[in-house]
Amino acid sequence: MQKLSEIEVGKIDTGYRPTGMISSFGEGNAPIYIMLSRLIWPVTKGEGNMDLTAIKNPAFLKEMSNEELKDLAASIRKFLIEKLSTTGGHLGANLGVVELTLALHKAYNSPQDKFIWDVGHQAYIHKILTGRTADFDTLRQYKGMCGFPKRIESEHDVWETGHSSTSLSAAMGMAVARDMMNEKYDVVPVIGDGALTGGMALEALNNIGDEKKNITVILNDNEMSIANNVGALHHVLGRMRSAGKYNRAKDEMEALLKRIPAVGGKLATAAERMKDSMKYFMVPGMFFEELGFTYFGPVDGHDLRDLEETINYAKKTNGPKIIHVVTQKGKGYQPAELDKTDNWHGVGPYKIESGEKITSGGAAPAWSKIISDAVLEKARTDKRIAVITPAMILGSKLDNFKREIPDRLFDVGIAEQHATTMAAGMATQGVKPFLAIYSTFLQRAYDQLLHDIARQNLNVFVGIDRAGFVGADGETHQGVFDISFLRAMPNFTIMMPKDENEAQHMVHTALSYEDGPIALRYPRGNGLGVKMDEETHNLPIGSWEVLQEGTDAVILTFGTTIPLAQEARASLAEDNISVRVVNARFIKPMDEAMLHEIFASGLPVLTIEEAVLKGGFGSGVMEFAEENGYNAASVRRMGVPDYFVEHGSVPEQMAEIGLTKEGVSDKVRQMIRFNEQQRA
Ligand SMILES: Cc1ncc(C[n+]2csc(CCOP(=O)(O)OP(=O)(O)O)c2C)c(N)n1
Repeated sequence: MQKLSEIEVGKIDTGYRPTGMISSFGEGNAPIYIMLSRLIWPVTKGEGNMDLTAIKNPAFLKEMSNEELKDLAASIRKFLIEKLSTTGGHLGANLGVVELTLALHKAYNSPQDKFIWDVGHQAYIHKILTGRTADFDTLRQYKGMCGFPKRIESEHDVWETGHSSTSLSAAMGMAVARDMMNEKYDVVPVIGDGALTGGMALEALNNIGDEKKNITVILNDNEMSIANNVGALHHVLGRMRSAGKYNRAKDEMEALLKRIPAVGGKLATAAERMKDSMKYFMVPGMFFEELGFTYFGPVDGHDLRDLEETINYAKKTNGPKIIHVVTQKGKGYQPAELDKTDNWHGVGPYKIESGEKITSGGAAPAWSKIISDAVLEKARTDKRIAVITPAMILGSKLDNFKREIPDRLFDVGIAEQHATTMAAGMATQGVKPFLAIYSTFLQRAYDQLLHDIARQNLNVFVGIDRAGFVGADGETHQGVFDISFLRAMPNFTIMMPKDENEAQHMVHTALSYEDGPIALRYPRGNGLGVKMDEETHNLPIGSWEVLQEGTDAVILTFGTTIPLAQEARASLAEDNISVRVVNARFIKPMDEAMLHEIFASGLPVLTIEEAVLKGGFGSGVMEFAEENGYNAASVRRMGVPDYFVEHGSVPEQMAEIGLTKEGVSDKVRQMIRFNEQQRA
């Protein structure tokens, strides 16, 4: 790994030169030196070189001067930029909260006081300050440090996250528990402006403000969700930001307004109204004030002194309060500061000097792009097609759609429940919604899928992105539950393609299907690079495809695990074991004609799925056997057992649960032996 200290700053070519600034500095190396040192990282001798591995807990912060804290902030930025350039991780959000995290840990006493990091992707500095610097070598790697807060990692991680907008509800729960048990500590949720758009956060604000619980909400407003934030609330925050700082002046303001002389009758009412509107105009946080919170801010989230002063002032106020902190995502690393897309939200390895990504991805397009392009292609001619995304335009590769047909693309913010019911509403009026949601976030919308879409049997096309293992994001993000929860819902059709060509036919099928909801699962990562048919067509609903014939056993599988089954088949063939491999592309409904034929043959049946076994596809096959009087004991299932699989690479996660060529081959051998014993 290249060390920042080894780089001669005067010679750095960042590849990013804001021309306006350079010209204002004139020519030569020295001016560029100044610009880089200010924008990228402090390079002045003695700055940014603290040994972070020496930190065991945050107590030392109490004694630090402002200058020392600045040096520490610089050291942390330098460390993160260096370290993440090899491990990858959530760079942008963390660079934005360096000073904020220092100020919080200085002002409060963790773990007695409880920090709750919403989403949790921005907790790296918290991890450094709580003694985990050395573990960054294994960040998000198999058996290494988790990329999110993790209770078993540290007593300072009091709440685990990954999904957004849970922090305020958790804070309310802790505050209630604290008060019930007559304990004294502060509860401090840190929530981003993106996460604040999530329904849960708004439900919690509503409740906390009413219950008047002593909770200090830190609103980390960087104007970005993964990319630019959206929504009316975003505009409300924008007005607060531009209104200027407002801390303790509110009481003075009210006193001032009260001094406006009283007048009688209608004039008095008009004067009252005027006072109110003046108050709204002059008090930036009135939105939160009206909800029962005391508002502080907006505070410059990179000004340690301002942060410290405001937090200490807020600590003196009882009841619910909100400190509005304005930060910059990617602060201190110019490529990240300048890029307003999702590029620096979650990163893989990159070159520090240029910000250029070191990609290892395949040449084929990403699955999300394959699907969104296929939907766009259909939407060009079918004006009834519209797309809904809960804050994932870039992740779901819907940017092309947005560019080409912006009036039929709806980004609703981090609001999966709303997105799902909105799709249902559109479908009632003849629109064909494509609802693109990551499998893991679709969990949020269980009831909306069931109550609003499935029950009303509405023609909604659900694109289930990141289906299967997701790798480094780990257990909070695995897309392994959707089959089990969707399969239980009447009316739902569920499909998963074996390759991108089949995927485009599935998109065609879904958008021409008019018999109820239909879901298409597709994994994280890239397609296989197969040849695409010129024309797309309907696939018969519930039809499977025999990929390879065999006479000793049958493997039923779909999507990502088809190549695995085929590899196992090839290795078994070396021992003269002949296996039939079936592409069970419709998970629901299943190909019943083929299942009758398979069970009637008496061959052992192995199901493989990159999804939980409980209630999964294999369970469906066993249910079929049981319901039709076949021997369910001839079925064996491979998939995700009954525990949460942690972070690592996808191959490591697959290996952990036995989904390897050897694992599958062994299972088939065992099954054949068992079947022969049964017959004997
Ligand atoms: C329920 C849910 N939906 C979507 C996501 C994906 N996601 C992760 S971070 C993020 C943006 C969060 O924005 P914000 O809270 O402002 O934090 P920032 O990254 O800007 O610091 C989103 C949409 C998620 N984690 N959880």
